Amino acid sequence: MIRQALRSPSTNNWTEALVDVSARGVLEDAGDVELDGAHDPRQVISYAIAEIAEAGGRPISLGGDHSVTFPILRALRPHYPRLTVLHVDAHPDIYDSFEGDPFSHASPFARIMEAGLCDRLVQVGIRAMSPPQRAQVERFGVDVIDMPAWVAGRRPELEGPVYMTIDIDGIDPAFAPGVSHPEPGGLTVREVVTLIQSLPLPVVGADVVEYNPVRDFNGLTAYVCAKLVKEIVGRMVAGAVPT
Ligand SMILES: [Mn+2]
Repeated sequence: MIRQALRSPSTNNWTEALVDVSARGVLEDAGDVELDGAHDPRQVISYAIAEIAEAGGRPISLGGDHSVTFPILRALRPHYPRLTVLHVDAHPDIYDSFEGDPFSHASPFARIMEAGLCDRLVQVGIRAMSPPQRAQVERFGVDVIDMPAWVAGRRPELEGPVYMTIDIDGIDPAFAPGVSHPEPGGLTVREVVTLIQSLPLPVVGADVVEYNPVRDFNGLTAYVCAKLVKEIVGRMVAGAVPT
């Protein structure tokens, strides 16, 4: 659905900064990571990402739930001894374990911080904190810009290299209803686009996760995901191509 939206004739191939994402070598589709029947799906994801990184590519992964971010960063980290992660989400996803699963969609950032897969984690859009997650945030020194802080005007101050992980439920369900855990009171699409356009360089990878087509209306959320992917690509190549 997101791929279809990216190629949809209802829009064009240009980012807002006039980067042509259809130009040769800008955005290539590496295909699906086949997880059916995999003995260790996380290892399969890590291998797929490592292959792209070793070839000099900068992967943009489409979810899938948020559990994919841990194996992705495990594969990218050796390539980036300095790495900041910017995380957009309604939820901090930092439970030590969720429903008995330490690798669940609600725990990736606990595993990422334990394994030292980034130097700094900044979370934006958070509006479903809980006391156990608050304790984890303090334990790991995560910088959380929750929605009240965002509305008060706080913005992330980041240094590259940066990896951006976007749970689409970080955006308000009014704009992105196709998610499994809708949480009202969130970011606008425009705010997230602005965040992408102001990312420090280099942007070394990204993921857009938790899109749920069953909950979507008329592909609206798929178009939001595609727009974000397009702008991420535009930011990744900023300065690298003439505009
Ligand atoms: Mn979420």
